[in-house]
Amino acid sequence: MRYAQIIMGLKDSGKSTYCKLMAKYAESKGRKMRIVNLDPSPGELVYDHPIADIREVVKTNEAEEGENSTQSSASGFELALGYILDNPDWLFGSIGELKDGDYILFDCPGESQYYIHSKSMKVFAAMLVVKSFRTCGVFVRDGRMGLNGYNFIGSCLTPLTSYINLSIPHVGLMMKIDLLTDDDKSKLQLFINSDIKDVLRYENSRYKNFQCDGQPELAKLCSSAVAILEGHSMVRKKYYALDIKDEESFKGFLDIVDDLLGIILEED
Ligand SMILES: Nc1nc2c(ncn2[C@@H]2O[C@H](COP(=O)(O)OP(=O)(O)OP(=O)(O)O)[C@@H](O)[C@H]2O)c(=O)[nH]1
Ligand SMILES: [Mg+2]
Repeated sequence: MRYAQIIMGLKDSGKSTYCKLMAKYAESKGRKMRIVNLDPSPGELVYDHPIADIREVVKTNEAEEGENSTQSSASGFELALGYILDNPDWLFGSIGELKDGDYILFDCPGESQYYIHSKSMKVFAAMLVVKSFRTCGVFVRDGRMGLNGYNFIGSCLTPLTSYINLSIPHVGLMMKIDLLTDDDKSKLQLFINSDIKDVLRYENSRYKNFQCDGQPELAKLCSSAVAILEGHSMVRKKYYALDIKDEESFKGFLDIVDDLLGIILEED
């Protein structure tokens, strides 16, 4: 059996940094994880020596980067996935002979809209299963965006949609935790550990004594989101704040991912 994490999420959220540091942590524990770069955007890679780099075969138009970067990288994403689906030999040829225990981190571009509805991403995930990979999705977010309860609730919806689209287990990963104050770290951890209904209650109570434009509508929307999330508690409960400055934090996250991949083992 082989193992894979598909690292997805918003632009600049910390996906590539996670790949680099998780591979390094794993190595320090005698476990080998290799990285495949699926992001065709030009620029220096965060990590050294990916075993496959999509930029060797897919070029995005650098001139479009910057001013119109969303459009450019979105089409780059489809180009990258399209290339792999049409030429799986390129990917698996670059990876080399697959052996039991192989573990690969697939570092994806920062275009979350594709994870939640892209058919090619779904086919890619299924292709890994055919190659005997047990796969999970790691959905990365900047932890600083989760400090407001409404935002936190919203941020739980994207991995859920991706989970439904890709049909693989998912875990939500908050990065940039080292940039938070201790109070904000505690608050985020409280949100992660709490029942999602309590996060909504907490946020609603903050607005109880003053009027704020749009808040009642937002509260209503989040209440609907909470109802949806409660129906998929398996995804909702798997959120983790990774402090890259704390080795124990890597251990905690890897335990969760191991467990997710183990759940598939038990289901097998
Ligand atoms: N302090 C701190 N900086 C981080 C962390 N994660 C990422 N960064 C920084 O945030 C910036 C973006 O990180 P990347 O890892 O390139 O993010 P990404 O999601 O791969 O970005 P794209 O591939 O462009 O979508 C870089 O400057 C990183 O050094 C973190 O946990 N803590
Ligand atoms: Mg990246």
